[in-house]
Amino acid sequence: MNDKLALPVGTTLDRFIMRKQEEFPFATGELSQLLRDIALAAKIVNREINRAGLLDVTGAYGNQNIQGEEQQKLDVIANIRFIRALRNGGEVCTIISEEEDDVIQTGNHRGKYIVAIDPLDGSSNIDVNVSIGTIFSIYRRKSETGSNGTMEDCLQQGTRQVAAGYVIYGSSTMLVYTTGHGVNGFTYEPSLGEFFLSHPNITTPADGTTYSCNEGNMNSFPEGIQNYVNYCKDQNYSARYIGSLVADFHRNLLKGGIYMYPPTNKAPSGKLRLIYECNALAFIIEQAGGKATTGFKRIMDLQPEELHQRCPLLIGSAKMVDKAEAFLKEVE
Ligand code: AHM
Ligand code: MG
Repeated sequence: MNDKLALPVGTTLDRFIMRKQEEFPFATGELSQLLRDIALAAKIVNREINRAGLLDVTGAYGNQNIQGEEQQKLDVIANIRFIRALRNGGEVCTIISEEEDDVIQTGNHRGKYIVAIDPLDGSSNIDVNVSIGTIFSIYRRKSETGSNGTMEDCLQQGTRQVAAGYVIYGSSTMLVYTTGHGVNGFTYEPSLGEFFLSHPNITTPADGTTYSCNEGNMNSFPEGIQNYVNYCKDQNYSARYIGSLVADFHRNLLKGGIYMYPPTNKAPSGKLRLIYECNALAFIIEQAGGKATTGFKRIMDLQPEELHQRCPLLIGSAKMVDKAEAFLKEVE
């Protein structure tokens, strides 16, 4: 699973991507270029986020996204930046974004790739200076090149991702990604404008003692999840919930833990989106040795039926996810 060639900590992201490409003699370099395009957009968005406290760019923009949530101005900016970078790069025929109702055709008919993106997740945290993130998945198109990508290209199972990653804009900014050969994390050095390899071959602990969920919804969680949360308390596990998926996920990935967004009365299918949020993180956690399920099914096996579909998510250390699933089965 892990990389053939270990590159030293401190390797720049560009060099890392280039060296990885050399391990695949038939690679055309398009995926590498696409990853670089995403990294460039991430740097631009990072700059906007860092300025957000200074300039008047925070706060509600006054319109709502397709899920009826208020769109923050920085969400809009991040959406524009990523779409622009992906369109200009030329490798992507179609983009689907959590912030857009419909698919975005880039006009790059020769582009082999589809990108699904949540440009700025955890947007309610923007105004309060808490970590937020970008989440992305890359798929190879199924249709022939030479025309726009199709809906079938966009509605692919998570198992078909060729790469996925996230950017966390936190106390430092990091980009973490996988191409299916392990997970690597890069920390951004703003004065040099470069991402450097800081977390090579990330593996997540098989077990953990941290659980993350919005316990305010406890009364409307399925009985099995309520029982599991009570089990976590009986074990004196730590509760940690930022309400910013990327930040909660990142902590649990490195330290061990489980993140849960089960069905609730308000969100009967869970809140998170299969295509923009769950699949990418599921690919990463599996590559790091963890698990991601709905409580009953592997996330990456789900067949998306529509772009903005939601699904329940249990994700993190394998033993914790197994345990939560066992509690769900017990009351089935
Ligand atoms: P968003 O995509 O609108 O930002 O919503 C997703 C966020 C996640 O980052 C976070 O884990 C979750 O919503 C928090 O939801 P809640 O406030 O219901 O606990
Ligand atoms: Mg989101």
